[in-house]
Amino acid sequence: MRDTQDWFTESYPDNGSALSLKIKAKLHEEQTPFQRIEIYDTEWFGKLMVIDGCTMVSDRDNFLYHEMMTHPVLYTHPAPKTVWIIGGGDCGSLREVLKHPEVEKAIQIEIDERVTRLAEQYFPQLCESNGDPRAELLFIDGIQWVKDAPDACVDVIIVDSTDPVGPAEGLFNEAFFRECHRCLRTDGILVQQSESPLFHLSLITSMHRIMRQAGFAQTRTLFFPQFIYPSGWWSATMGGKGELNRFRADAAVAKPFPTRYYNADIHQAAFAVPEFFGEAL
Ligand code: AG3
Repeated sequence: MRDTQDWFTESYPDNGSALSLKIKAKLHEEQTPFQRIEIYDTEWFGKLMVIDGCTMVSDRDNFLYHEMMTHPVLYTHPAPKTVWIIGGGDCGSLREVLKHPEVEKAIQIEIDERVTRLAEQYFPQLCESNGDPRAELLFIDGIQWVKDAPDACVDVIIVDSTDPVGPAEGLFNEAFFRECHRCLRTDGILVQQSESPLFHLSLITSMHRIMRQAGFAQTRTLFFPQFIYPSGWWSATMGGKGELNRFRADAAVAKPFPTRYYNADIHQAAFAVPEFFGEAL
């Protein structure tokens, strides 16, 4: 093909495959103290943020990920008042969390301030709730934040990180889960992006195992599509201090805000366990 240089490609060497998006222009590139960030304008997916060569956010499909990282956990917890978002520097998860009127405080703890500054510039819709008086944006190491926090002080922890390599590696181990468990109040829930069920099955099953070792009483994975991520099929894994099977379906049906993917039926369907996954657990 004539125009191969007009495509952004993320290759998955372990999985013999790749994703390409046709681009109109590269808008920005910088090396921060933590990682390399690139911003593209694509032909059909709108703006695209890439970190260390990995797709993070596109205008067209980020609603799937951000809605599923937030609304299922917030409609599972009986009364989510305080929420931490570890990572999530593009502010898309924060925006969804703040749609819940019962949330009184949402703190985003992002290690790399440049992710948020570039999101403000190139993805202003994701940052539209940053001025909400309930929102607090911190630019510090989430692992240290959780270590320093007091016992039983938060209802929901959302880990919206990059892949488990580089700065995010320490967010996928027992020591981190143990600290999160300690910081959560009774009924507290941790939810963490957990990669592709098709490509990273052993990562997800080990997350279940180590969340339980860290003290979580129940663990569950939910599934959703995300075209720009490896395999196009993604997951988030929850650890509950208590019961995770208590979906507040009436509240979700009567949700006081619009969504584009999430609703009460999607919530229930997202937790259905595929055969191969159940066998691997
Ligand atoms: N966090 C999950 C990104 C993982 C993508 N992996 C990849 N492309 N290899 C996204 C942050 C959105 N707030």
